[in-house]
Formats: sequence, C-alpha cells, structure tokens
Amino acid sequence: MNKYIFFFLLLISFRSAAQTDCLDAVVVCGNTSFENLELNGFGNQEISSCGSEEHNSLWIKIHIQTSGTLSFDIVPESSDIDEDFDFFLYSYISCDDITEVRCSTTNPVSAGLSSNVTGTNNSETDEFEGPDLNGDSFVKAVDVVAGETYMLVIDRPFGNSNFSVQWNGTATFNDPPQIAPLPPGITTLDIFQCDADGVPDDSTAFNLTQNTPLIKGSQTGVSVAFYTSQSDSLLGINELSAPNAFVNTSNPQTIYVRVENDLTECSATSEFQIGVNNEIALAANEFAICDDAADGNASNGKATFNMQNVSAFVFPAFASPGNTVQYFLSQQNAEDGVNPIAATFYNT
Ligand SMILES: [Ca+2]
Ligand SMILES: [Ca+2]
Ligand SMILES: [Ca+2]
Ligand SMILES: [Ca+2]
Repeated sequence: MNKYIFFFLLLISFRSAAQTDCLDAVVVCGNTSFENLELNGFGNQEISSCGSEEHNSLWIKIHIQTSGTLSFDIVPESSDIDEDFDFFLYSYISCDDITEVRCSTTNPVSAGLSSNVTGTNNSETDEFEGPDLNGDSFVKAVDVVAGETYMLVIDRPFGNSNFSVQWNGTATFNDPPQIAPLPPGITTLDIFQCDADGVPDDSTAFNLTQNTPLIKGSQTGVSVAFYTSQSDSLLGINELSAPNAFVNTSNPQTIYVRVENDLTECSATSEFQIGVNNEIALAANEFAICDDAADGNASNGKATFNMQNVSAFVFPAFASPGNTVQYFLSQQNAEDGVNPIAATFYNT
C-alpha cells in the first residue's frame, strides 16, 4: 500500500493560475507535497462531461511507476456538506490526446450524502456519475500500468475549502529528486555579500547559480531553477531568467529553488537567503609573528610583516586575488584612503 497525503491550498487570489489547464499541470511524484498553492478559476474551459465543466480546477499529471490500482480520496479541509469537489480522470498521451476514464460530479447536498469526500474505490462498479443528485461521489478504482500517464482534474464547483488528496491504491508514482545534502565544510546555501557595485543601496547582483552544483549533488538528468515566490517554485513558472546576476529587491531576500527530473518531471523545492552585508566581520583583530634576527636583533620586538599573510588571517574572505585590502596607521588615513602601508611592514 503506497499511501500518502498532500495538501493543496485553494486560496481566493486573482493571480493567473497556470495549473488550471492541461498544459501546465502539476506533476505528482513520490512524497511530493504541495502547500501554499494559489489557484482560482478554470483558465481555458477544457471539460464538458458528467454533466459539468471546470469551475475552480487543478490539473494533476500522474506518471505511473509500478502497475496497480489508482484509487484516491479527495478530502475537503472543511467537512461542511456544501463544499462540493468533483473530479475527472483521463488517460493521457498529450493534452490533445486525452481519454476520459472516470468522472464524478455528484453534489453531496443534492444526493443527500452525509460526507463531502469524493474519489475512487474498489467497491464501486460505476465509472461515471453525476451531475447533482446522481451517484454517491465514488466511482470504480482504475487498473493502471507502469509507464502510463494519467491526468486528474480536481474541480470545486461550490465552496472555498482547501483540500487534500489521499492515495489509497497499489500503484506507485516516480520518486522526486532531492535537494542534495550539503557536503562537509559547507553549512548553508545562503549567500551574503557586500554591496560592491558602486551604488550603496543594499542591492547588488548575486550569482545564484553558484548553488546549482550543491543542490544537484551527484544527481544527473536534473535541472535547477530559481524563483522569487514559493508558489512559482512549486508550479515551475516564472523562473528567474538571469540567475547568474540576480539583483536583490529586498534585503535579505528569500530565493526559492526547484530541482526537476528532466525525464519524469518530478521535482523538489527548497529555499535559501541572499543578502547584502556591509559589515565586514573580521576573523581576528590581532596578528603576531615571532621576532627574528633579520633586522639584526632577534629580541627587539620588531620584525617585518608580510601584509598578505595578515590579510589571510584577519580577512580570509578577502584574501583571494582580485581583492585589495589596504592598511593604514591612523583612522583618518584609512577614511581618506591616503598613505597605505606597503606590502611588507616593519613595525616601529
Ligand atoms: Ca482549464
Ligand atoms: Ca462532487
Ligand atoms: Ca458511484
Ligand atoms: Ca548597490
């Protein structure tokens, strides 16, 4: 029994909701869970069956990994009998080539039912039912074969409840890819850097793709994309077009990442923070070397410092080639940028 639950939040919102149409269906995989999806309406009207059509719909694409029964309960979050969910199940070749195999458009109030749950099960014998008072909200489970693809359209003609889907059958779906665990020595995907573009406005360009190999890990055949909203990352829409030079619009800012299997379309999502940090944290504020006899006296408390070695110790993040760290003997000189000390410095 492969059973798991995921939630879709049907929020009343007025952004265009791409998953209302076949072409932009959400792909269901393994333990993929969806939260905070914003959807409303039906996009293009693509359904006319079981005496109904799309009202507030969600298209879900299901790739079958192992043969078995496809059986599910669609469970409204609210048990109010006025909350009416319908569904239409198609076998799928392409969006121009879908064949309806099940639908139920029974209205639980009209049919005098005691529950607003709808779906498929093994005890029903009918395959199509509805609308209104016709049926009992359940039709026969479907025998599915590995490699097949199905499209489940969940529609909410009445009510505004969120809902979950419980998969009860023996068929399994493809496993989603993973956000790879971080390798030793790396503790976060967060990127904080200085505002070094010459305009001190807490906004600067970030190369988000520096995280791509970390997110992929050893996985092959997967693609990584970045988004500014969680909903977009879940739906795979509005991917950032230039993630190698993304300019933050708030500070800090959450970036959402989606890793998707190129073949199965299965995906996983995560997030990390980027931010502008104009405070340069010093790794240390003291640096010492041993006195030596290079100046003719190994015990006079004076010696020659290699300032690059000092930088590597005090500013390890800035010690790489391409960065310049200058040292001064007074605060005023540092602020004015005058009389920096030389690359080697003999303390006096
Ligand atoms: Ca539609
Ligand atoms: Ca119904
Ligand atoms: Ca029935
Ligand atoms: Ca800036």
